[in-house]
Amino acid sequence: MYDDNYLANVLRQGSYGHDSDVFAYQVDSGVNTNYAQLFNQAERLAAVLQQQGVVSGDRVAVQVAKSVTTVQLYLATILVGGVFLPLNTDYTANEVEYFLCDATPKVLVCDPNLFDDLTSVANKAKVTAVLTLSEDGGSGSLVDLMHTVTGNCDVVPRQASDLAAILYTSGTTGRSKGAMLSHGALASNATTLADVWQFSRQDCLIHALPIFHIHGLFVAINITLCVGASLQFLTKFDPEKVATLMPNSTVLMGVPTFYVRLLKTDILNKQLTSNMRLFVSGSAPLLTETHHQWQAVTGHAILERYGMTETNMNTSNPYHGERKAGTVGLALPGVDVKICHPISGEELPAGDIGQIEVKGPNVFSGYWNMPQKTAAELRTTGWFLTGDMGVCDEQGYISIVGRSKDLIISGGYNVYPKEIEGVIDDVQGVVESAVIGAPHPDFGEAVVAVVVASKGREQQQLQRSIREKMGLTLAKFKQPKQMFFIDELPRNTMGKVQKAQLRAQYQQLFMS
Ligand code: MLC
Ligand code: AMP
Repeated sequence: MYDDNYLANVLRQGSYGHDSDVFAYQVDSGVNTNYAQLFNQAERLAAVLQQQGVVSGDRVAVQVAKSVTTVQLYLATILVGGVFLPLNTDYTANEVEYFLCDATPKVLVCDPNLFDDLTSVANKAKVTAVLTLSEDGGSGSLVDLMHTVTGNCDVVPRQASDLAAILYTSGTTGRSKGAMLSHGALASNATTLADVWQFSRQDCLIHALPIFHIHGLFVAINITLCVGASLQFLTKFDPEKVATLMPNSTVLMGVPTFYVRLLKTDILNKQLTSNMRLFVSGSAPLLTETHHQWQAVTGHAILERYGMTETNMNTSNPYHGERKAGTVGLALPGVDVKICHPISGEELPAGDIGQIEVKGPNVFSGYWNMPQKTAAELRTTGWFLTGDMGVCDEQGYISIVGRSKDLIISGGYNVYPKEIEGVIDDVQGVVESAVIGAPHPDFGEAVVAVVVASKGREQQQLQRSIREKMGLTLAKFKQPKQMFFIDELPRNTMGKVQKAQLRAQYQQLFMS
């Protein structure tokens, strides 16, 4: 056991004494990893990190494909008292540069194909070592070093308040913010969720989410680890494959797009899902219609829950009891949730719409290097202002009715318009732009750009220049699915761009 290391101890508890149990079955390669192998290799990777000079509090940045080795690297970082910093594999070198310069990690682990590009970026951020890990997790300099280390790592003692991870979340101003998550925040949420969702060693979770966000990494993997359950590990979401795994699995966690796409397969039915005991949805709104269709086809009511990078999970529909479609359920045990007037901050009664505020052991410790942002959003009383607008019914069920932040959620990924507008506006020949989210049948919302070109500028050529610039600077999921040119942006009397009017105008764009 890792008694002194708070989070590692919690994550080890469920499998302790059951080391031959399977942790992950890798669906693509057919390889099984049991708990002994998981932790033995994590300890050896921890020894590599120590050899590279990682000491407690050092950040370990990771932009690699999803593999069991990536999970072991996460555990290794925790064991040495480091701070795990996962990065979306879709981020361009340009985007990675910002994260490295802001978080100044000691080590960066990246894909071997990106080594040259990212080494020059890492040098700017004074990263001490750039190591590589291949797509299948089986080779690269990290693995080579692991084969040469002799002796064990020294597990570094950590308390509940010590940092375990930093995850970047997009910011309203266009600059991403690093949410600092403590050992205590991650451990408390994992044990609470395992308890309320009734996880046990007998569970087998279909894991098709990316592992650079809290949903796939902390919600799915931490819960699995803390009870010693197992995973059907897919490198990416494929509806047909996920459906065929259901007879040998018990739980699926996904974003709403998973459920929309699964419903489109013609193999889903009550018999195929009869071994499954729980379908969880989150990260974006699940349409009531999808909830009802799922129930009609499979007989299961999807359990919708609500969380954020800064807070892990806050609310959940009940495991036993009514799962109300269109709501994100009740506050989790130990988590306080209230609906407040967005300006006065006064708590509002049931039925009134206001900003959702959250307090509890799950809440983050602040934004990395951003004391002012932290003070603006995380009160000294411990209440965190989520920027989500919600309403609570008489029974305590919360519904999210909008966002006070100008945020687009596309297939579970967050996109802040300001960042995209900044990139477009920088292109020569652009006067200004407005980026909005339009309803999309697959992604929930899709990014749309409305651009004003300078007089006489040829639009097709300008569109090409904008796309080229975006290709170099923005991850694919952030790039607008459609771009329109108009003569001027609609403005109110104060001169503010009327995004609501644009959203209304493009409401049906993808829906016909
Ligand atoms: C991929 N693309 C996207 C996209 N994902 N575009 C917009 N939004 C997305 N989410 C791009 C691709 O690059 C491709 O571009 C085109 O869209 C079609 O891609 P696809 O093949 O359909 O996408 P796919 O690879 O199948 O991915 C879709 C997805 C994936 C929904 C399975 O995006 C996904 O796994 N999302 C989960 C995100 C997640 O884990 N969120 C949790 C955040 S934590 P082109 O140009 O090449 O065609 C959080 C807190 C909480 O929110 O509460 O959980
Ligand atoms: P992220 O910053 O990526 O962690 O995304 C967090 C945001 O996702 C929240 O602030 C919500 O706006 C949104 N979100 C998460 N779960 C749900 C849900 N079940 N329904 C609606 N929105 C959700």
